[in-house]
Amino acid sequence: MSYIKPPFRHPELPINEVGYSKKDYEGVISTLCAGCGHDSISGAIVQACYEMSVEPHRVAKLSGIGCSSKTPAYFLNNSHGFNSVHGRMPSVATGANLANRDLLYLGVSGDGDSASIGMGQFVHVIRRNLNMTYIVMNNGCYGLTKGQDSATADEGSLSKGGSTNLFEGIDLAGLAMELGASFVGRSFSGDKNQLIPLIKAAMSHKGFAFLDVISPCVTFNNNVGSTKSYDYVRDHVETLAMVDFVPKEKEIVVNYEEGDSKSVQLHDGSHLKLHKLASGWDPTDLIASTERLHEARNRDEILTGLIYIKPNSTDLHHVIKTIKQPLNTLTEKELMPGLEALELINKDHR
Ligand SMILES: Cc1ncc(C[n+]2csc(CCOP(=O)(O)OP(=O)(O)O)c2C)c(N)n1
Ligand code: SF4
Ligand SMILES: [Mg+2]
Repeated sequence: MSYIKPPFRHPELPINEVGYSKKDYEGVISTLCAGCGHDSISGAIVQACYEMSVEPHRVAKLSGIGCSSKTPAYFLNNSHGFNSVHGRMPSVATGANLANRDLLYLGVSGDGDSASIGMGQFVHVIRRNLNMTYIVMNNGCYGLTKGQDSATADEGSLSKGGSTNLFEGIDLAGLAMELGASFVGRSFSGDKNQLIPLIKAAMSHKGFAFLDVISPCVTFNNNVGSTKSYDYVRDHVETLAMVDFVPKEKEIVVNYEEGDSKSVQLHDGSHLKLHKLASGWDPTDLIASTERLHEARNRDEILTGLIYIKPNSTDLHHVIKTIKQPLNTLTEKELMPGLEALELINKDHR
């Protein structure tokens, strides 16, 4: 059931460069549990899209099944949306993106949706470098089906019922880097200052941008002994760098010490400014980033921030050389070029 928000809008609500207020980026009223981290991530998506002046009709939001996958109902009401089958969001995103590269694709998934039933789809959408932002709302459990341990639950983590998880958790950020993702970040649902610029940067990145966002499930996995609870995450976060997103229109002012910070240019000309980098780490160096991730894991710390970025990355369209035009705008003449053209194509395959 959806609860529609009243359409009333204060006439003096601030509007962004494309004439929309923040309200235009919201969705229906959330039916998730009060305090669920997923709602904070939805709020960060709304804020990021409003601040970036994204035109809502240019966004396609996609999801699988789970509490996390319900969230596209709670943001970007005026955008395109497709709530797919459990674990199958990547193939729907791939089809949609190949048919129309002009939209911004925003996929939302859960740790169960991506790391268990959808793992096969998850790994292939990464290796194909589909141009999309892929957010996993990671609570270490299957929230929707009453809190069973998921594949990202850490070994030794205690469930609400008191049982210990016996298996090593899958680190989705590490996996994404291993598979060639060109943008990998991690954040915490309760840290909007870090999460909002990361979402903006991910949406401005060309290629597959992955964000693993730790998002506590207050109902089934917020107990003492859980490594995905609010208290545990707050006590174990290690921030790689403070992140600022600078849209392409604004001048870049260098106001920080050399060596302490870095500015990374994104595909659309925007910049990501990283302040006070952790020592020995460069987000454009895959090996250094992988090392940092492993070091933090050994110390039971949760590394957050932009972990890895490959500047100047391309995407699937570039690799398989598709046409630029959205398929639904092709004319009958272009779709049926006639026998002569067919002969030429066939000749190529003989
Ligand atoms: C094919 C299929 N198998 C199993 C289910 C049952 N099911 C629904 S949601 C879910 C797991 C959700 O966990 P996650 O993706 O982590 O989302 P969360 O609810 O934690 O946000 C499962 C197993 C289903 N809906 N469809
Ligand atoms: S069950 Fe957990 S994940 Fe689902 S809405 Fe409630 S707090 Fe959020
Ligand atoms: Mg989950």
